[in-house]
Amino acid sequence: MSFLSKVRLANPLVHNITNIVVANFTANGLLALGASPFMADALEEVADVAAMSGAVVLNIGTLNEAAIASMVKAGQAANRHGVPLVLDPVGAGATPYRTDVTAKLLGELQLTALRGNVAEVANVAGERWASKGVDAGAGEGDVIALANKAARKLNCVVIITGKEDIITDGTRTYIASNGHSILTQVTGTGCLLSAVVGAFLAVSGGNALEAAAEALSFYGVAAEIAAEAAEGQGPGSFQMEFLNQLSLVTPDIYSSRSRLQLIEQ
Ligand code: ATP
Ligand code: TZP
Ligand code: MG
Ligand code: MG
Repeated sequence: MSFLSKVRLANPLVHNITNIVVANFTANGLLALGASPFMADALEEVADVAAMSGAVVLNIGTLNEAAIASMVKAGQAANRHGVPLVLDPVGAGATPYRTDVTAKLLGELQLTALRGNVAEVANVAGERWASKGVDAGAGEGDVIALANKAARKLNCVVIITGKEDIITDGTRTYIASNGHSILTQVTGTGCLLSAVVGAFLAVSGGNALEAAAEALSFYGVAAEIAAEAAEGQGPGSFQMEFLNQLSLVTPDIYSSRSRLQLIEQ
């Protein structure tokens, strides 16, 4: 059975501590997919919420000290209870504060998956890559080698997104090439993707790399179909249609359109 089918059968609870820009879009995207979003960031309850969830997704998009303390507590509870843990290090490398917070979280928590743009993952891997705020800038380098380096360093699945997405555990690497450039015109499509990865990890049965790879490919297929349906219209129509497709893409539609490749290394 596909991981997509498992998500829709299990309707996993996904605990998000995320930024103020994308919270609503993330919750709606998870609902459309067939998961159950729970946004909770109060220090008093995050350990309880993490422990009862199928996955925990941390996102540093709009940081403050209270959120950081809650992320550490939620992440530690996830680690204690064997709950998959995802980090989206939004803007790591863009300011020293974001870089430091990312390093602190990585020092205290064992991730199941890290998902970021190339600049963010380069920062985590100890390499340099241009960034512009929360967006990756133009840069040069071997993106697959970068992903591998980060995965080995963190001992988790690392996902670098862009025109093509790289998903690796440091040993085996997938390239997911579905998607559409209009995704870059809607804020939060990266953040929602990190939450969708969480939903797939919740049903991975310990097979995190394959579940994450399918999540990336599924997301790209939904975007492609949404872009076709909203062709000639703007990003607002695309955003709405994308939410529709997250719920309408079936496992059959997914497998007929998916371009997911396990590469030789
Ligand atoms: P950034 O802030 O740099 O945009 P992000 O956190 O929004 O980063 P993205 O890399 O934009 O994350 O990834 C979000 C989604 O958009 C992924 O599904 C990715 O495949 C897709 N995507 C990003 N850029 C392109 C592109 N140029 N063409 C097609 N799909 C893209
Ligand atoms: N500013 C701080 S967080 C955020 C913005 C615009 C959202 C970033 O979302 P994404 O998914 O990385 O585009
Ligand atoms: Mg983007
Ligand atoms: Mg992002």
